[in-house]
Amino acid sequence: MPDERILVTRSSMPTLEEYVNEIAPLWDSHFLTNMGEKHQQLERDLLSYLDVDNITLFVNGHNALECVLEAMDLHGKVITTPFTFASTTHAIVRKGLTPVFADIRPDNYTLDPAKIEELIDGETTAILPVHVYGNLCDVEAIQDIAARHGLKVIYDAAHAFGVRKNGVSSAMFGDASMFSFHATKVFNTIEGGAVCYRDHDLKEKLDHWKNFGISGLEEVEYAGGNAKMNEFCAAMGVCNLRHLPDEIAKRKLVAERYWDNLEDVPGIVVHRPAEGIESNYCYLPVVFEDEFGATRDDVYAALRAQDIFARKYFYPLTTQFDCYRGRFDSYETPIAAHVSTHVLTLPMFADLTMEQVDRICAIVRSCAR
Ligand code: T4K
Repeated sequence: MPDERILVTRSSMPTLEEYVNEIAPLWDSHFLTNMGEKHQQLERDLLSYLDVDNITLFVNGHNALECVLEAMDLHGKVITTPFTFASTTHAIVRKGLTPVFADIRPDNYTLDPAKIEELIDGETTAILPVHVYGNLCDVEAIQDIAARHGLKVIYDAAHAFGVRKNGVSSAMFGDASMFSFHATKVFNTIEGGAVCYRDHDLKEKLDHWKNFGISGLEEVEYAGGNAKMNEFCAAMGVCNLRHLPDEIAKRKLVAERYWDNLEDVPGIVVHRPAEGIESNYCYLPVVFEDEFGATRDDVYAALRAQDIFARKYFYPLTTQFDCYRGRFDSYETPIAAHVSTHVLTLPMFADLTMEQVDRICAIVRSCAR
């Protein structure tokens, strides 16, 4: 029985034949992991696609983020956003750093530069902003603050693979950017991730770090972990990258159909990409304000009743997680709190049909009172 449900996303995949062709050489080499040929090829392909000089692949985005925080030798406090996936805050905390939460901008849900400076003190060593839903942070303002205070900037760019600002790749901003290649992302390697960075000296450190700190046959330089991308995942990436421009073009049509359907509805807030931004259309966030007459949760339930599974990315805020109660729950971030309780991310993937989008939008509109 075919699955008739419409889920929030659906992994992009090459044809089975293309993938089998890509992995066939592994049956000759018997090299399945530890930075083999497919891993090397994907790194080369990504350097070129992202227009960067340095990249290190990882088993997933979260490990990439933890690893770069450790490799940069940060300590003390890191200014960040609570409007994000668990990974961002967890990475900071798991590396022994203290997250300090600033509010987000109401127009694109990224860290508000105007709220950062008042939180900086002598213990602050970095800023960790998140490019949310493919919207880029105000990278110039954040860089300016970081430069004035001698702070590192590490972007959680899990949602920003392939996004460009005035032609400049999202991977070029800050000291480092982490990308997620999870199955649910615009570009996937099944599970996977990467860090792009400015400082070429980090290359060796990160490469060794993800392989137990092993630096030679008989040398171990760091107490590293194991965070290597295997050959099957790298091969999936090599295939998916070939089709990425088509995927993004199809997503753009889907996004435009949603916006055309919804942007004039009173109380519904959607954002087309800002001037100069080439988006990857990775999520389709819709904010339901009081004027709409029904809550975000009403719309979620109405869609669910029709087997359409939207998601509440990102609810709750990470500061509201049980594991942070009494530790990081005292920050006042009213805009993040508002967006988190009013936003729904509607189904978005390249093969969503226009008929499906129209159906979803009709259900959404029917909730208005
Ligand atoms: N920073 C940010 C801002 C992030 O959003 C993320 C990940 C990270 C860091 C960490 O990167 P990674 O370490 O994951 O590389 C999903 C993803 O697991 C997660 O990667 C992603 N963010 C987050 C926003 O979404 P869930 O718990 O919502 O996933 P799940 O299993 O409910 O899947 C959602 C839908 O996707 C399903 O309804 C169907 C579809 N799907 C799912 C899977 C697993 C597929 O089509 N194929 C699949 O293989 O977290």
